[in-house]
Formats: sequence, C-alpha cells, structure tokens
Amino acid sequence: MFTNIENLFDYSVAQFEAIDHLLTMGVGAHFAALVFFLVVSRFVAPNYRVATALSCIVMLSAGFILYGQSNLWSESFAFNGTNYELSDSTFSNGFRYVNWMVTIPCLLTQLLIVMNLKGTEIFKKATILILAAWGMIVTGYIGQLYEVSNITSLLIWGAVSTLCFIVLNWVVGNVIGYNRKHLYGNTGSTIWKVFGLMMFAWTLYPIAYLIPWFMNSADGVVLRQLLFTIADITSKIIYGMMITYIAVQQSAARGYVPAKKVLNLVGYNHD
Ligand code: RET
Repeated sequence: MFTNIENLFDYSVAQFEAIDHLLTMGVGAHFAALVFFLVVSRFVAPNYRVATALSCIVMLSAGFILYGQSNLWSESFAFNGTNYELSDSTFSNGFRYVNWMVTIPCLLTQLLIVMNLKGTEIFKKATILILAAWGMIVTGYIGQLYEVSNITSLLIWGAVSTLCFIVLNWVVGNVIGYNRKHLYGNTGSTIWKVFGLMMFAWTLYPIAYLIPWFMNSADGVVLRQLLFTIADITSKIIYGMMITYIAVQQSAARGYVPAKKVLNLVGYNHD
C-alpha cells in the first residue's frame, strides 16, 4: 500500500530530528548558494553567463523541492510520547525524481556551455544527454514505486535506469575528452575534476535508491536522507561553483575585464 519505506517505521526522536535537520540544511544551502551565483554572475562573460544562470535555476528548483520535503516529513509523523509514528499523510521521495527532470538537464547543459560547444553541436549533445537522463529518471521513478512491495521490480527498473546512466556518463566523458583542449585559461584539468566530482555525487543517488534492498530499517531511512543531502550539495552547489570558476577563468583568459579584476583580487593568475 505504501510506496516508500519511510512510512513503514517508527523513529526515535534523534532519527526523526536528524532527517528534519538534514532536509532543512539542504534548503538553506541551496538558497544561500543562489545568492552566491547571483553575485558572481557579473564576473562571468556574457557568452558563459547562461551557465551561471542555470545554477541559479537549479538552486531555486532544488531549494523549493527540499522545502516541500522537509514540511512533508514533519507533517507525516507525529510524536506519541516516545517515538515519532506515521500520522496524517504519507512521505514520498518521488518529488525528488520529478524535480531531477528539470535540474539534470540544467546541470548537463551548463557543462556543455563551459566546454565551448556551439550551434548544432551543443544542440545535438544536449538532446542525447537529456534523453538519456530522462530515461534514467523515469525508469528510476517507476522502480522506486516498488521498493515496499516488490524488491525484484525495484532491481529490474534500477538496472534499466543504470543503463541510461552509463550511456549518459559515457557521452559526458567523451565530450570532455574531445573538447578539453579547446578550453581557455588552463581549465582543461579542472574540467576532469568536475567529471570526477560528478561521478562521485551522482553515484550516491542509486545507492540511496537501493537502501530498501540492503538496509530496510529506520536507520536505513536516515542513511538515505543523508546520502541524498550529500549528493544534492555536491552535485548541484559544489559542481555549480566549479562550473562558474571555469567560466570566470575562461572569461578572464579571453579578455573579459571584470573577470580579470576579480581573479587578480583573489590572487589567481589567469594566463
Ligand atoms: C536512479 C535509479 C536507480 C539507478 C540510477 C539512478 C540514478 C540517479 C541519478 C540522479 C542524479 C540526480 C541529480 C540531481 C540534481 O539535481 C534514478 C536513482 C542510476 C544519477 C544530479
């Protein structure tokens, strides 16, 4: 009857609060980072600025979804004097998946922009990546509906989703491999670090997806929300900051004056 395992357990005060605090921290982190991206966008040359604008969109979108998740969490459980138990509504992680339909295309597109891809090339690569991402998310969304009722279905849908994930990573790795040399301002090595960070952060989501399979308990639920929070902060905020750093560095190397000034100010040599 339930979709997500969160609804199956009672939580100690510490477990309940840990999740409440993680979700609330996620909201704060994304809205704070929004201000950061808004402020630094003036140091990014106009041809890269959409990359930073996309981070702003991701911050708003993720901030709101996490705000919803944190409210839903505290509405779904009530204190009975000892523990928190399920009350008026049921909790669902499904909102996250639908949110990824928006945020992942933004994250991928901002990467293509700082890779200096243009015209039909960026359009083609973005289309392939976004279709692979949507395939991954839709199959993952269907799979997570079975996490309480049928672990085999969870695993099968998860495997299909992973195939899309592998295609996506393969395309991103290729784009970076081929276009790295066209990056300005010595950012060709930074872009590999972005890829490494991406592989790490994005892999946390499938681990969270599999929690009902290998840790079907209240502690598993806490671990899942912890993994989600770490993944959110690294895959969107830290990633966005690295993308914006690459954008500022390339802007300076290509003669954009505000970028040169700000890099000098913080002691970077952009040549
Ligand atoms: C699912 C289902 C199980 C298999 C795989 C998955 C991958 C999810 C990923 C999510 C990334 C989300 C990001 C969100 C940013 O806002 C769907 C959990 C492989 C990679 C980066």
